[in-house]
Amino acid sequence: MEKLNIAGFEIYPGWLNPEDQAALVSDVRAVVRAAPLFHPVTPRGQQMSVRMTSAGRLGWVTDRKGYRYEPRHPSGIPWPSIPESILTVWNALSGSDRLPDSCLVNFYGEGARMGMHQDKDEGDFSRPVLSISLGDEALFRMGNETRGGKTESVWLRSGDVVVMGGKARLKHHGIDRVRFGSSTLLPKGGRINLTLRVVS
Ligand code: MD3
Ligand code: FE
Repeated sequence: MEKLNIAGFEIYPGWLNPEDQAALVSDVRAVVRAAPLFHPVTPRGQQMSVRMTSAGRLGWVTDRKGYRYEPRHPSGIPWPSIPESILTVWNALSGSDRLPDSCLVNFYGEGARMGMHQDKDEGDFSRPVLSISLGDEALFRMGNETRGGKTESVWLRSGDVVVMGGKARLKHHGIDRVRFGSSTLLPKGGRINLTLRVVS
């Protein structure tokens, strides 16, 4: 299987075949039924264009009180457990001896994007983060540990998996745009990104 290393980001294009992708979507739908997607609001009061939910012991939330991991969905229920099909990808590619505490589910509808940011709310940056792309293609931008400077971009397609460890773990990154309707995996279009993390 092909493996690209771009700026320390390990990219596995097409790691998941179409059957595996469809099975993951079905498992993500069950997660979303139990813990509905919500529009997060940043501490500055801006609604994010991406909708989110989580699975696992801890889920990532943001609201006027700040960014943090919480053991419950905003509705008060505990997050559903991480589907086995998703843990299988983690076990194959993360190189980690620990299972993830958190699976963040990001849903990108038409026009959704994610600004450049770092992921720094986890306890141990020596542990990798793993991302799974499903559905429409997205332009992923990779930057540096400090803000600004040169960046590199790559289109992530359905079934691609990215592992961020080592030098890449604290680099800025974001999603500039999604080619809405470019994949047939989700009948109504859109992109799902699953991000697996060891949090604490
Ligand atoms: C690099 N998500 O949820 S996945 C995020 O496609 C996030 O939804 C994007 O950035 C998305 O925080 C990009 C790729 C990714 C995920 C986590 C990282 C890159 C990362 C953590 C550290 C460094
Ligand atoms: Fe991120």
